[in-house]
Amino acid sequence: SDLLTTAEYKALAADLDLPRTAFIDGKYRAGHGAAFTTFNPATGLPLAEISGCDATDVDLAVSRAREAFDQGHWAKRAPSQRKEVLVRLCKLITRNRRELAVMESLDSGKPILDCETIDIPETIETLKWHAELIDKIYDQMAPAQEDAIAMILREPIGVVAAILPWNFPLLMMAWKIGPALAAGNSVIVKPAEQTSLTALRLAELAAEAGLPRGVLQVLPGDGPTVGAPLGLHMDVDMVSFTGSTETGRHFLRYAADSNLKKVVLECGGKNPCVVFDDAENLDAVASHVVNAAFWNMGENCSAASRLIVHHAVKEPLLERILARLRDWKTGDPLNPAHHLGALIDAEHCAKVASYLTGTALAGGTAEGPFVQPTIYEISPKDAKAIDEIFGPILSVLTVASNDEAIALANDTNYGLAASVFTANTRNAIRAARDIKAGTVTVNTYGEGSIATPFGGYKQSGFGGRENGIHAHDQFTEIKTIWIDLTDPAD
Ligand code: TXE
Repeated sequence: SDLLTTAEYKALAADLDLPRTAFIDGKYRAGHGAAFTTFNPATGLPLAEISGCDATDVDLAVSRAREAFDQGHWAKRAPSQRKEVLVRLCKLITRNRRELAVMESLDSGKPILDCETIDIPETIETLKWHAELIDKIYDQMAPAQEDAIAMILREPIGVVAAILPWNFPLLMMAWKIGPALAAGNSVIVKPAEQTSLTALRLAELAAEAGLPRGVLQVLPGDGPTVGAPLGLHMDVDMVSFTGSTETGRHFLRYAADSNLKKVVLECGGKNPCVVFDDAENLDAVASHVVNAAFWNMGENCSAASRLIVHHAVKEPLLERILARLRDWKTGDPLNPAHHLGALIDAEHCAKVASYLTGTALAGGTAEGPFVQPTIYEISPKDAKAIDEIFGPILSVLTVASNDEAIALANDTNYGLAASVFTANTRNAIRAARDIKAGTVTVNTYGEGSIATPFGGYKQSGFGGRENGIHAHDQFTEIKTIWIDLTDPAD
């Protein structure tokens, strides 16, 4: 692999030129809001002072986004030309990938290993996939009588606000701006206040790639000061949000109280990993469970936080999970040997630590922002089995039958992702159909690929799907054009 050493990453980190202001109308400029500090979660030390935005900056950015959209230098360009610019952006990200990986790790506490091997490569893949899609999709014709033509066209929505979480800052930005920009929209990004740096740098790279000014702007600041005015703005046509279910509800209210803007929400999860009595290859199952539960410190909306296991296989599976966990080291995010880095901030650490109660099968301890991967055996009524903890804590629930496992898997307000492990095809398909979740994987764990739609049932999501061609639906309106062909002479 071409990973660097810890010392080399630290040298890069010391040399980084960090962005410190908003990116509006094609350039960095200071916002009118209060300055705020972005911290390194691993050390607790300040990384940069960022000039925050407020409602004045939101108004300015929205008017620039609207102007850019109406002028059509982006929205009305040939799809193949939009593709070219976005592919150029991918090349620039590739060229600057180390800098972005280190910046992401410093600002979010994510392990550099993940930033280098997952976040940055998948950011590039996502942008490229949507760029490559846009000049290959066709509009439709509806059935109509001989004397009419009925066209069904997709058009960009207009001005889109993308509200981002802190757990995958760059990748979630790509999930939103990839399809939104490819379709021709103008996008205003509000990064999470904990992690503004890579979003700002990406906007700068997009401008360098040739994206016209006003088409991609980034407004750092917190939820009430920047997120709310975007959600309530009369000239924002759509909000695409990833974050907590509670904040998601705010955006539905903002839309109701303003212009009925379209709202797509990707919210939390309490995702089950179901292991039937006929699951094969428990070594592989253990490896998937550990990865699903502890990847990104469990700060992952699709993390498997509930292992629902048939009692017949529980003991041998737990034994293998505990053995696997020994390879998962927690510590300095810039050390590429570490699989778990630091949790995002003190408030979140306190929340996660409040669940470290009872006798743990593994872990159970926190040292500052570093929480060991932790496993508890609990009953379904325990808060650990109900709440989205968003930390490296896996709850094990034992069941006596496969039906009981499915019932328990569905016993949650969430429905984002799930997995089933079984050697029996019929059981696998039945379970996959019966589990109420947007993605169900069989004999593996994951979110599918960039080509497969991702989003939640129940309180995990609202209004659409990310990824795949379905993301294109999210960022476009459908227009019918009906053309009458009757001859006036008839
Ligand atoms: O998320 P918020 P927080 C879950 C996870 C976590 C919890 C809290 O369980 O522990 O949410 O995290 C903006 N008006 N997820 O508080 O608040 C905010 O600035 C407008 C799941 O960090 O939902 C940020 O940009 N905007 C998740 C974004 O909303 C507001 C990822 C998300 O922040 C706002 C993150 C307001 N009133 C957390 N309040 C996932 N689905 O992956 C906040 N924001």
